[in-house]
Amino acid sequence: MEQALEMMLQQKFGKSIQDASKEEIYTALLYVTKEKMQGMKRNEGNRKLYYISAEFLIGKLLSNNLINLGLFEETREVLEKHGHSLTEIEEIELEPSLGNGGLGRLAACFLDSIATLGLEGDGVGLNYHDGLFLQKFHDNKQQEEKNPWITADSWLNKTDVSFEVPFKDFTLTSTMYDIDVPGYNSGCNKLHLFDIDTIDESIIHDGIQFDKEDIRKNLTLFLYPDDSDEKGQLLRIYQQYFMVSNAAQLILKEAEAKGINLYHLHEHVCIQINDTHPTMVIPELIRLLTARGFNIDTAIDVVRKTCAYTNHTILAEALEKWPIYYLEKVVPHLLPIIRELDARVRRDFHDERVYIIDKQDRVHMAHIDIHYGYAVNGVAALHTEILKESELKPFYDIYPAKFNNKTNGITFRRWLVHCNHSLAEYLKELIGPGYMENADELEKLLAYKDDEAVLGKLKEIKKNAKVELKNYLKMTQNVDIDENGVFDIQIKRLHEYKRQQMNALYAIYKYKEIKKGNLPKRPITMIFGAKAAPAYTIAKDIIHLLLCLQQLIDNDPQVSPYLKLVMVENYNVTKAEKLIPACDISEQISLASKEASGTGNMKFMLNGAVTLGTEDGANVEIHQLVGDENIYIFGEKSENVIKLYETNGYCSADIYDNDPMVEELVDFIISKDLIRIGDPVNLGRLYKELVSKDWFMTLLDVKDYIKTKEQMLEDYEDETAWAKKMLVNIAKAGFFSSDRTIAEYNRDIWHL
Ligand code: H2P
Repeated sequence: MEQALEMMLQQKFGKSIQDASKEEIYTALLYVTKEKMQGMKRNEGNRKLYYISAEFLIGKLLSNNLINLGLFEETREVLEKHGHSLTEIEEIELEPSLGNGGLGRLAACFLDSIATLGLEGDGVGLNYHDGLFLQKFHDNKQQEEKNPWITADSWLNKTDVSFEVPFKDFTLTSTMYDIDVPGYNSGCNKLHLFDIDTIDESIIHDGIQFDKEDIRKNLTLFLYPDDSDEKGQLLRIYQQYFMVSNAAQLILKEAEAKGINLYHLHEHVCIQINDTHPTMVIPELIRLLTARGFNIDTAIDVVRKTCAYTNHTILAEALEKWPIYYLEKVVPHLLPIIRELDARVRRDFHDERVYIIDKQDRVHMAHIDIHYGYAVNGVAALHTEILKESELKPFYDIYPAKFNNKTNGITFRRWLVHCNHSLAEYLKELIGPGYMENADELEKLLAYKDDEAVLGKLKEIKKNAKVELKNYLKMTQNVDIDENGVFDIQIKRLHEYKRQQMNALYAIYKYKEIKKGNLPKRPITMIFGAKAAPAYTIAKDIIHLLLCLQQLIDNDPQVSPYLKLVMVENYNVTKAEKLIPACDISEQISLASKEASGTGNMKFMLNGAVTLGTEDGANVEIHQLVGDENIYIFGEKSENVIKLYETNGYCSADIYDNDPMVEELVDFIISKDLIRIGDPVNLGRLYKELVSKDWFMTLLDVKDYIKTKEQMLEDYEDETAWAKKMLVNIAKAGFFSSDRTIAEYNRDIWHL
């Protein structure tokens, strides 16, 4: 590495490591790593997977790639020898914000594991120039700015692959960019990101506003452009079709190049449709096959044996339904096929709940996936059960064999080895390096459950991570936190069902307690990180409440020594990597039945945090693995929540009116203290939402939540007992390796 780096620095900048700047060292390292990846063998198999996804939240790639190439340690040492640190050098890299939350991060973890298991599987997505958006706080509110990440020297490799993508009124010519995805001790795959050459970032103004109709200039500017109006929704259809038409053309091109008889395409190709965004790949492939002479029956048959669908949520808003009229405006050539697919469903099943086109002339994308794919999976045991028993029950009754569960996972390369190097090294010392490839070996750690020295070392590693986070937050946001406090962290996309607002009510509770003189035994540091979708008003109001609380607490000398609330600006993968190792309490407090899985819960556990959560998503499986002793569960169970929805049995006003404690907490949102700091419109709207609607039942669980969190804080004071909980959580995290998840996908769905 030292030699390669020296040579690259000479070649690019005519400098030695001694004289090179950090930027130059980063650039040289980037190219050394890229060269190494180009020299790797490509994974190959009998059947190739194409994982199509609107999001790939890949994070910075330098360390991750070095780890997978087996060059991480060596590079660290070389840099240290010359007075640099890899962490510092990596600061130079810009993080691509090609994802929103768990969905996109899961796709990135999956790419890592697919490559690591030596499976031939490429990702296919779009090359959004400005990502989701960059979050800034101003006047205690979220502001959105563009988030450019593509620089002259980047991980992207421009290819000469290009396709013509036909829309109603014009055709676009694509360009394919590739990012190499090296497996850990294994071969390499690729992430293909499609783009057009005419994108024009100069049309962005006032934050992230732009002309939504100028498709040639705007198509790949942003992930999830605002779709609160018709133009925005049409743009999303343009994006989705552009993504899948390129994917379908690439798949056929590669198959033909391999000499595959397209009538046997399914034997050599498998397409994973990640959520409903890539659904149009089904009619598009049928269209392309019929254009190559297939009759429609055969085309449908081949496509049905090729495509599989993953459902990531039961929230109606995410199960896309496009008005036919929109599709007619953008992709009229797909409509005859979609109508034919619907006609076949109507012919075979006399149940309008499973039709593709509904009475309001909307196309249900998930219904296309379920009828015309060969597998449907949920992402955690509870989620899959809910799909089978309620949300998708009519489909499950028709196709029981298609439904299966694949509990999500995370790559330990990034979420342990990279983000918590000292913990990873210590584990290696204790139980050997085997866990890096076989995560189940983490269980060996249980042998040290009563070993004081080991428990002490785990505490020490946690403390060091807290100090690092403290320094990082000081440097990036100029906030001061106390490493001796309890670090209580909730980081995830902002959504009412994830209930950041319930955690805010806890902050209000604690604030009031401290004012009354009931002081906590040690400072409590509550950390939040979350972006709200630009058009999601209540989510932005919740951010406003959190920022106002942060200011209120900071300015109150009576409270601030004991309580701190920090909202991390522009939460992203890089920040998650700093926050997760430092966490004591992992907040996983969604309304039971609503969080399909969660993956942050797994990352926290792996890094020795203890979960405070509802019986929801993968929390259920974490609970089963670690046992009652090592997790804190509260709140209404999912069966009861589902019943409440079915019977309209929940009324937040009843709770508010009859429970003085709840009333006091909620009223604080519109108290003089907060209105003085914040905007009465935002705070008033949030208050009203909670007392008159509260669709995600915050008030139902808030008291149990506060009680459980108080218990947790008390238990934290028994340091040895707490360290044992940390140890058990780490030891039991092996199940959540994405290597396990991908092995299951391959065994049950992909058969690569
Ligand atoms: C979603 C679900 C999560 C799930 C993730 C990956 C859509 O992520 O809500 O429960 O873990 O997909 O399957 P997110 O909310 O973080 O955007």
